[in-house]
Amino acid sequence: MSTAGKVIKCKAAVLWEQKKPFSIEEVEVAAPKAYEVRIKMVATGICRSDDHVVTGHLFTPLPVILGHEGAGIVESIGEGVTAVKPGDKVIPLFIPQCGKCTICKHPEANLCSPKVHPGTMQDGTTRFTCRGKPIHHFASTSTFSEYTVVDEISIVKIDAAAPLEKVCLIGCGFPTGYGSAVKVAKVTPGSTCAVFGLGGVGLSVIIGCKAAGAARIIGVDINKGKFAKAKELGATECINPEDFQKPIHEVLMEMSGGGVDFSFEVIGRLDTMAEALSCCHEAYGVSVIVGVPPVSQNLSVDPMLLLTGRTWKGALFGGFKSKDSVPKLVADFMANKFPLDPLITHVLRFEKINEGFDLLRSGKSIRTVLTF
Ligand code: COD
Ligand code: ZN
Repeated sequence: MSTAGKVIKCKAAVLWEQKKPFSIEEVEVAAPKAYEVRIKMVATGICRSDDHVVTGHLFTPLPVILGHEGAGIVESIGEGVTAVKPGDKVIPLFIPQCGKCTICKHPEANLCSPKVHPGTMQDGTTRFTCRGKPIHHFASTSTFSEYTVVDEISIVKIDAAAPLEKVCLIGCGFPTGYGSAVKVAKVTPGSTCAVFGLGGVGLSVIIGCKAAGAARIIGVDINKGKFAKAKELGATECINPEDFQKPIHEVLMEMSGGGVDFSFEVIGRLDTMAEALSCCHEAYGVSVIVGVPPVSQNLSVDPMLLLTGRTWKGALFGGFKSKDSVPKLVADFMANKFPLDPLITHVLRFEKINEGFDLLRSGKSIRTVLTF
């Protein structure tokens, strides 16, 4: 029996309060309104940004259904929707692409800027109810639910043959790192790259550097346990700053004969952002900030580093325009242009979401994928 047009009762992980575990609840998911789409989720990754909401580092209204790295199948569509139809495999987009704003029209920019309504749909209301209370949406996605509703600008159709329990990573973590190498830095064949931070996003940067033909990829991390996987994915050398007496940018400059062509900060610390800029070669080195820094903190650097020809950049979602790029990335994955399996260390049933967050917090996982 079709569920289109009806309220669906299903399970979702609700965060009622900061610093508390998720509670698996029965929620009501209203039918999609005009230009909205209801999705049956199949898989969702757990990203550090979700945990940042739990800890209070990232603000979004509570109670909320988090999750922004998912993949699923369209259950029903609201009036006027043309981008997708019921049965399509889709990925929700935490950065939308409306196609109409100044940023979408810019050939290089990706931070689409329709009016932001934190915690709701574009029309300012929510589609989730639990125990009689409205529950907020998160990042236009809310993938920690068996069913979710998203705006048409925040969803894209992907290949019908794509394995959703893998390509869900193309909703956030993988493109964030991969695009930083291939799109933001534009790594060149034969170049030398330094990647600071070898978590899931740093490893995705390494995959991008390798795909772009870098000759040397130097991984930098204070946890030696991260080196084996980094090398498996393309790092040619790995170093631990704690093994050296001098600043790590000096070590990298010596290793590379004057400085690297491209560096990436994938930790989210101000000191490593400065080190990553300093280890670039004068006259042409490019440094990209990928890690999210602590809120409201400033960084002081010597402007001579820039005056002498280094470039300093940063981007969200690897600089990719979401609707244009996500289906292409899925196609590239299907054509074996890059792997995702090494990034997925754990697969758990959705109900075990709190275990998945424990794995993230203890540093035991790279990516945990929850399946519904
Ligand atoms: N020097 C060297 N390595 C260090 C240091 C240090 N001082 N401190 C920590 N590290 C290492 C850790 O040992 C760890 O291996 C790595 O840095 C960080 O890895 P993770 O696993 O904590 O983080 P990731 O790879 O999941 O990525 C997290 C980012 C740091 C990139 C984080 O800011 C993030 O998730 N960014 C996403 C960016 C984005 O676009 N967000 C928007 C939507 S989610
Ligand atoms: Zn994320």
